Amino acid sequence: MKAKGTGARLGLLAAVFMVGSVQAAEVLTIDVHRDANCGCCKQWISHLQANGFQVIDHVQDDMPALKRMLGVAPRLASCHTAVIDGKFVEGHVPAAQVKELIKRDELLGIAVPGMPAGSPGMESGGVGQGYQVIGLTHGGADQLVAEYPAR
Ligand SMILES: [Cu+2]
Repeated sequence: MKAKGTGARLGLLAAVFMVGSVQAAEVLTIDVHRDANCGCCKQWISHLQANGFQVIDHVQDDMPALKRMLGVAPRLASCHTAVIDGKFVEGHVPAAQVKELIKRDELLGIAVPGMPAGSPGMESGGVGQGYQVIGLTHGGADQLVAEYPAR
């Protein structure tokens, strides 16, 4: 966000005070598309909100069609599909990588394929498995963005 002129700067300052001191000046808005009956999707939304995102929740009838439209490769598919800055966020991606995606213009989107236990929104019973956050480049190649647990 580039503030130009005094009015814009004052507006930005007001926004900073409204969201509090622990969060960044910019409120990140993300659109989340999910099936009506998806419980883990709602838990992932809570994870985003706890990390400072403003979530716009969309209940969709045809998730596969939406994934195709956004360019989510079938091998990367999970339950919900979010959109931020025109890029897709597929599945239970941690908030840290969603924030990183905004700066990665070479990526069409990122994904945590499947629904690995221990990923944000999938913390059932404290049992975790390792998982990867995969970026999809505009050229269609996979790129490792992060790995959990971190090595
Ligand atoms: Cu899920």
